[in-house]
Amino acid sequence: MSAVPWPTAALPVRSVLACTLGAALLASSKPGEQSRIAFENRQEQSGVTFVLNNGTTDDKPIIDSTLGGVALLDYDNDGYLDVFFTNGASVPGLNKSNPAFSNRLYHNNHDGTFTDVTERAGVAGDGYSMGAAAADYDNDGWTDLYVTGVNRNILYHNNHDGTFTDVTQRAGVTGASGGKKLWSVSAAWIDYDNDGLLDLFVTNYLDWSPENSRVCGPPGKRLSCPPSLYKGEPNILYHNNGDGTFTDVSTATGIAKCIGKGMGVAIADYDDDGWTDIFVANDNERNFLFKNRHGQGFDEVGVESFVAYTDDGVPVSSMGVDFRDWSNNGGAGIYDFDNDGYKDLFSANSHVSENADVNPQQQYRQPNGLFQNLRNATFQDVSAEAGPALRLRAAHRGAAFGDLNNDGKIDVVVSAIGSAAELLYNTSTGGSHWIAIETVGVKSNHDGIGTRIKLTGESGLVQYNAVTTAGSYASSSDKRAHFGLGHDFLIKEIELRWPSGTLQILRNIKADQILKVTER
Ligand SMILES: [Ca+2]
Ligand SMILES: [Ca+2]
Ligand SMILES: [Ca+2]
Ligand SMILES: [Ca+2]
Repeated sequence: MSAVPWPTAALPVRSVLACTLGAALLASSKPGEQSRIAFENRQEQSGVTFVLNNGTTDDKPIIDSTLGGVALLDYDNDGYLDVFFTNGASVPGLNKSNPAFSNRLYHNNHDGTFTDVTERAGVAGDGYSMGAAAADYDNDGWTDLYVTGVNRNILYHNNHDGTFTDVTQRAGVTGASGGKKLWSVSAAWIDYDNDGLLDLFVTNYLDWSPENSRVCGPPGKRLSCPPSLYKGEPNILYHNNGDGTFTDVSTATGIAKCIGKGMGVAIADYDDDGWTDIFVANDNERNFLFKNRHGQGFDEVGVESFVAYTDDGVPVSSMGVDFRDWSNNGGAGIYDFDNDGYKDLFSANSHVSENADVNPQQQYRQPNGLFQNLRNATFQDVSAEAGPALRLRAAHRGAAFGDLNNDGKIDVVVSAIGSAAELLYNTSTGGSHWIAIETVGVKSNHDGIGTRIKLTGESGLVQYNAVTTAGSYASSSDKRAHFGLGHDFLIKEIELRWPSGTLQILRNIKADQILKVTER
């Protein structure tokens, strides 16, 4: 049941890829005047040498397949996205016993190269990391960073000088519940009560520890055990108190009573009532949709609400989750890669099990997938025509989306176990127009997260988007809301509904720019 139930968010591939493939209906012919989506992997010349290291052992513990979140954030406010990678640790110690396990922050030098600033920034991390979520939680104008993990979550406060301070303990966001650290995978910054302060939602996966770790498959060729061998765990919601501390409100808001195996999380106001809702993708179990009760709490309405819509408002409720594809593991993003005004889909692919190839029908290393929106509610697999970068086989994991070189085309950064991360620059043709909207909240949270944007181009094409950094798998993407505009060089109207309730309308805006909009 269910699929792509979300206007702007990208969902974890275990559930969504299957759905998307089902929905793609693989159109047989190309439409006329379709632009070509293409990506170029510029990792080699970039200086980004990060290799995701899962520290796995012969027993292939389940943690070894689920890591690898990536964050795209502009930590130094120079207008260019920088790149943060989470990384694994030694097993069974679950500590970053050598630099090969370090999380890594790379500064974007604006010329296609990056500088590793991990040590200076103080973000090498601790424990077996999983994911990352970036946002400015204290409204000081500087992007902060939350890192999730199996045995350690970390909140980094941005010190405005290229360094961060670990404030996890003082802030009270350790990821522990009832004295036990839960295995966190993804996190999302969301102002669920619209008080202008970003709160923090953390997905927790399952009850694994080095002591209760199970083994599956034949000796020497162990496979990743199915999640059904472990008990699920509740998610956590932290309320931001505005003084640098947070309060765990998981029980008070009804979040804690839903036990699943949380992996990805996406936020959106799916029923358009002005209160942001939360979608959690559970592994091999039904997903959760937490409907926001006007900031007072949440009702889990997943079952009754799975009337799925694509980005463009096209109902796709007939699509079913097909667990054939549960073994695919990686991030996914729904973005308009060719700027034609219709959102496409990118999926980071791999099998979960390193030894999957014992079955000749399975492959551990897989190429990523790219599906072009044919503007008629179908998608076409265009991976084969998108350049050599889309044919590269690897154990792909996290994927984050954003415009690395500010050329108006959404780029993708993908981590991969045992091989160099990929910096996929978007080289799509077609010459279409675009706009990226950077919201600056005043009454609302400074990032403007949760702002709903309706854009009407001069041709009359209406599009919707919302400001968020959450989505994909364990990853954090460009907070700027991106719109492809096709042939429209002029935007008739941009309507912003801020989380504070402010309605703001801009008219006659030129395309092809990054537009900063301050709440007023
Ligand atoms: Ca930067
Ligand atoms: Ca901040
Ligand atoms: Ca709040
Ligand atoms: Ca770009």
